[in-house]
Amino acid sequence: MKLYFSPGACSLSPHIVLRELGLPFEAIKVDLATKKTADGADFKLVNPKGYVPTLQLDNGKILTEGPAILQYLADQVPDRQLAPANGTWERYQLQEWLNFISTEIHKQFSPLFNAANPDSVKDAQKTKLAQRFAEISPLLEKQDYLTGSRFSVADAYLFTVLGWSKYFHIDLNQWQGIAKFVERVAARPAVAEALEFEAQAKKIA
Ligand SMILES: N[C@@H](CCC(=O)N[C@@H](CS)C(=O)NCC(=O)O)C(=O)O
Repeated sequence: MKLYFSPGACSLSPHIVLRELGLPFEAIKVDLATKKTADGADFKLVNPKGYVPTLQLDNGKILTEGPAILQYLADQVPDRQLAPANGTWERYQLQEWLNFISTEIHKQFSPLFNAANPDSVKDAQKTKLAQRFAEISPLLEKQDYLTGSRFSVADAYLFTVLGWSKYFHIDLNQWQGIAKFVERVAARPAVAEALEFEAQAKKIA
């Protein structure tokens, strides 16, 4: 499998999951500004939408959209239980989290990355994010992970997007459940490996 990624982007979540599952993969760095891969190839030939994460299977099939990729990966190694079995109530609850993270957190961060947006827009986004963090923090004070006591792909995704807070002076210590969650996930060996790999990849032009 090939994972097309950009250091620190939302592609960190399937990267973490690949390592949690112990699946063999090749990480291919994408320059999101030029849409070129590290070897100079046109990334848009792989994913015409031009964004990461993008997963390429060994048979050449391409899968895009983070929540779909995360669930596909979890289903390759069901014994690791990073997603509940398909068709169960718990699986729909996982999908509820993935959709929430995607629409209410991930995509609410996006305007903050756009330098062309005025401060009023950015402040409004920060207010929305703060509201979401305040909503989920009490749950994460009561339980270790979003779906209970077990780490799931939704936790990899939430951890990834929470990591962007540092770029915008959002202090996660305002929400104790969230701050503890970030510490807990960061301490997982697979997460530390993924972060270190991406930090090194960032240094290479
Ligand atoms: N709907 C996509 C969005 C992915 C996305 O927003 N990727 C960002 C990085 S976090 C990206 O590659 N942006 C570059 C671009 O859109 O040109 C998903 O959920 O996977």
